[in-house]
Amino acid sequence: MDEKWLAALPKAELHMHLEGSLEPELLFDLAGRNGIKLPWADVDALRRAYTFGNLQEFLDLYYQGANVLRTEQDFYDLTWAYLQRCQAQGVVHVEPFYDPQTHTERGIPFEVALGGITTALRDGKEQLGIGGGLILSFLRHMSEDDAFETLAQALPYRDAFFAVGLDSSELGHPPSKFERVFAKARAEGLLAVAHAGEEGPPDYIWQALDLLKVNRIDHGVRAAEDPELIERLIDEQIPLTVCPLSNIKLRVFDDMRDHNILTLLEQGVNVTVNSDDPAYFGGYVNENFMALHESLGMTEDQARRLAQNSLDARLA
Ligand code: ES4
Ligand code: ZN
Repeated sequence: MDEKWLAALPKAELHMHLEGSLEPELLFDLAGRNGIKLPWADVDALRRAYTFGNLQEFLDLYYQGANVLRTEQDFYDLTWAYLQRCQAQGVVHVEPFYDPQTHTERGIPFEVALGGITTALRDGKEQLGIGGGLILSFLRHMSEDDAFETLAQALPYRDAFFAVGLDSSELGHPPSKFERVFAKARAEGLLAVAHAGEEGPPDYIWQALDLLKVNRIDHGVRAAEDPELIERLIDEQIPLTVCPLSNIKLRVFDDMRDHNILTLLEQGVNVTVNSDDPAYFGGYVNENFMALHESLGMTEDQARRLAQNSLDARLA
């Protein structure tokens, strides 16, 4: 597959965590700028730490990395660097997540992270022509009360978000835990998405649909274990934001050759390709497309359909 052809193919990215686009180089720069001592000797040592046995091992490093983000400028630089990658890869529309609690929990005011991110997204629209909107994602390992508190902090900035999401440690934290918070968010006119069926069982996908009333499922690859669920996803054309390199790095599948995204595509499920945490998982959207080509023989026609699905699944 020709990289120039792929970069010219217009696409939307619907599943990425801004904190997960913090490249080791920027992480070290920000640590220097903010006078933070890091436990890694250099960028290469940090990169070598990026091997994970499961989601939790990754999350531990991801939250540690996010600790270098302190000022509004830091959040601006993080978001701007991501948008420049998007421009280089033919990503014309982005709907990124960010986790306010990752920052408020360590004393960074809500407005600091949000201000830097929204200013960069505005500049991205004006200077790079990249459209989209921001998703406020709740950390599911934290309590329902914490999520309510985060939503209350966000509501004065209602227009900065178009949706709420749900991420972090999936097992043991089912969507049902956040049914009431999502109801409140939807009553405020926000749309909803949720990570479900990454490490969690198909039942978590049913819950995300029926209890949280999500417009899209993030990951969702374990839906393949439940034929009735697959039928529903096809009938209702509920988009799945699939993240192939993430799934391999976090051992959801042992090998890219075992990944089910093309099977789902051919069954008629509305699957899309996304990078999740590109700085940690080995690439941005186009590296994910390339991996599908190299390991699964994805054709140009399939790549075109996956890109079209991402444009069709836009919510912002
Ligand atoms: C995440 Cl890969 C993944 N899964 C769940 N929560 C997350 N937050 C950042 N990356
Ligand atoms: Zn994710």
